[in-house]
Amino acid sequence: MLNIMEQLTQAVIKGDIAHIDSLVQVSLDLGMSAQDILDRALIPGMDEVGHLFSASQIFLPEMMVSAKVMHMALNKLRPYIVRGEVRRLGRMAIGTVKDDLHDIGKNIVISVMEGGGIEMIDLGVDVPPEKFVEVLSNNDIQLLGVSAILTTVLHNIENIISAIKKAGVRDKVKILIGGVAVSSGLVEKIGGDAYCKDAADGLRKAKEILMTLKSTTKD
Ligand code: B12
Repeated sequence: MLNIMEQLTQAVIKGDIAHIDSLVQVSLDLGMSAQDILDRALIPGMDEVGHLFSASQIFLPEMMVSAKVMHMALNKLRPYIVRGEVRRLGRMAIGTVKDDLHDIGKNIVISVMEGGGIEMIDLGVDVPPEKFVEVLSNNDIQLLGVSAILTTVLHNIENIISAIKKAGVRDKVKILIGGVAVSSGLVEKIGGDAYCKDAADGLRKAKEILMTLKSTTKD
């Protein structure tokens, strides 16, 4: 008999739309934290889906159903991650780069940041550089998040940074970059401010940056 975490992982892998909601509810009722459910059950399930897809053991339709299950689980978990924090530490806009439609990771980042007191603006997926520039020009934003999952879209992160520089607003914002296609070396090379390996790492770095900004504006 599989334990509840294993059942959740299997539900993601098998695309079990019918049972995901009740399985998440049971895990919460058993006292598991939303973070544990994500890190120990759901994300490992998505990773396995990726391996099966690479090995041609499943195909795009199955991967799409698994993604749907993941979205359903995230929707159910969101209120437990975002606990009505009233404190606003800063404001961040985030989007997935142009030509990339993956948004599960970005949506987790949004929930975790909001849970940590950072106000989030979601630019969506397949976001062109101009849209990143536009949001910076029209809002009081200290942080910009860029998500890139496909290795074929990495040049689009550079295009965002170039567009921001060209618009003369590079000094206004710190750029946090994450996603499986990204590495700390790449972020350094293209002139980003922080590489984030996951949402928790992102929140830690975002808070550090905001604290530094606060102390320098006080001086
Ligand atoms: C689900 C999925 C899909 C879904 C996406 C649904 C959705 N709404 O997101 C669908 C089915 C649509 C899809 C489509 C495709 N996919 Co896909 N997909 C995946 C899969 C299985 C999981 C991705 C995921 O959600 N992971 C879970 C999340 C939580 O992890 P994450 O995204 O890395 O995010 C975390 C961190 O990276 C970080 N993070 C991410 N961004 C940011 C940003 C900031 C600012 C911060 C702070 C942190 C941060 O925090 C997140 C949470 O901790 C991966 C395999 C994998 N293991 O990654 C393949 C994978 C990414 N896909 C792949 C491919 C090839 C495709 C397609 C090209 C397939 C095709 N033939 O059409 C298309 C491309 C469509 C497009 N133009 O984007 C390849 C990419 C290969 C490569 N090297 O580029 C992978 C790796 C599968 C594989 N092994 O081959 N896919």
